[in-house]
Amino acid sequence: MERTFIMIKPDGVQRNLVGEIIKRFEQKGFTLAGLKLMQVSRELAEKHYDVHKERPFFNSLVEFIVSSPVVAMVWQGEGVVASARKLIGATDPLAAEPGTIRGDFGIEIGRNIIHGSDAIETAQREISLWFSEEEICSWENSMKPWLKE
Ligand code: DAT
Ligand code: MG
Repeated sequence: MERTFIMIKPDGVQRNLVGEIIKRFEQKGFTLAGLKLMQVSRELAEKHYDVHKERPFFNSLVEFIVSSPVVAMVWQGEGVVASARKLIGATDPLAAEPGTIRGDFGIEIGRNIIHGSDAIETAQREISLWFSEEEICSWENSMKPWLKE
C-alpha cells in the first residue's frame, strides 16, 4: 500500500491547524497509519532537509523546524503521495490555490504550515527516518467499501 510522510510544521501546530489538516486527509479518504507530536532534534531536521543543505534558506528552515513541536504522520492509500501534494498546494502559499492547505492558511514560504513527501521513494526514505516499524499501524478502515469499488 502506498504511503506518504506528512509533517505539520511548528506554525501549523501553534496556529491550531492540526485538527483542520487531519480532517482534510481523513475526508479525502486516506487512512492514518502513524501519528506523533514531537520536538524535533537539529540532527533529524538536518537529515530530513538534507537535499536543501546548500540552499541559502537551509539554516533558517532548520531553526524553524526545531523551534516548537511538529506533528509527524504517515498516511496511506492509493495515490496518496501525489494527492497529498495537491491537498497541500504550492510551496509558496501566495501562489498556492485556494482550497489547498497552504492556499487557505498561509502567506509566506518560510511559514508554509506543512510538509509532504514529493515522490514515492522520498516518502519511503522520510517514513523510515521519522518512524520506527512499531510506530506504524497496518489496518483497514471499515469505510473502504464505501470509498472504493
Ligand atoms: P516543499 O515543502 O513544497 O516540498 P521544497 O522541498 O522546495 O518545498 O522546500 C522545502 C521547504 O524549504 C519549503 O517548504 C519551505 C522552504 N523553502 C523552500 N524554498 C524557499 C525559499 N526560496 N525561501 C525560503 N524558504 C524556502
Ligand atoms: Mg520538498
